[in-house]
Amino acid sequence: MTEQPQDPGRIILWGVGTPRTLRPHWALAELGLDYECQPIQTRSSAMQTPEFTGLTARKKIPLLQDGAFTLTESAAIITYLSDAYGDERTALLPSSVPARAQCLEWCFFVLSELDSGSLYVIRRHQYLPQIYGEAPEACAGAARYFADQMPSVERQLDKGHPFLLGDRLTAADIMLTSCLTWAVRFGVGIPDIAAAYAARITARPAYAQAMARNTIPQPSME
Ligand SMILES: N[C@@H](CCC(=O)N[C@@H](CS)C(=O)NCC(=O)O)C(=O)O
Repeated sequence: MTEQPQDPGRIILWGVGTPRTLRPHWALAELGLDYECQPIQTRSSAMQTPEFTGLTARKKIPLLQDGAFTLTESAAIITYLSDAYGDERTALLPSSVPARAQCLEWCFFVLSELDSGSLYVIRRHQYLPQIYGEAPEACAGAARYFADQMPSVERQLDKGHPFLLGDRLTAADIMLTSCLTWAVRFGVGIPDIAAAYAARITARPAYAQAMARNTIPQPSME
């Protein structure tokens, strides 16, 4: 990062309603930042407006605007927010080079193996068959693949730290917890030690704040 954000009052987060959108809402809450939310939902007409597509040709949420700076990809957004606004007390990534690399290793592992390689396969082929086609075998294989990844999570949690990487919350906790709770919602089992960890991490006030902001707005009854 070469440029520093110019106007911290102008953080806008696009997207609500999914485990991916939860992650930056959660990071913003942990960092104690004020922001505006554009509560657009995946596969809604709001994703197709010129206002949104002008910001990203990927047409994906979450998307962060910080003044003139625009960023997609949940893990990149969390990293950016921590680098730009975290201090010694609130930063979500460690400052030492090896510890930061380890944190990013977990973020990339979660994003590629647990999210895209497992849970999103189930999301697509079990819950969105009208778009992506039904594929029960692929979904069963994805659930098995998720289970196959769990020993590495168990081994890390078995070290007995309160958080995944030690004694404070990092981006890796946000990424991992979002996938553990997502797996449980899909009926994909998680190890007991991971369930206890997720229960501990989701008890944080910032998680509750993020869940509230990540909620899909209900139409007014008036
Ligand atoms: N790897 C991306 C995934 C983003 C993503 O696929 N978001 C979904 C919602 S959870 C989306 O915008 N889907 C719209 C579409 O595929 O049309 C991240 O973690 O931010």
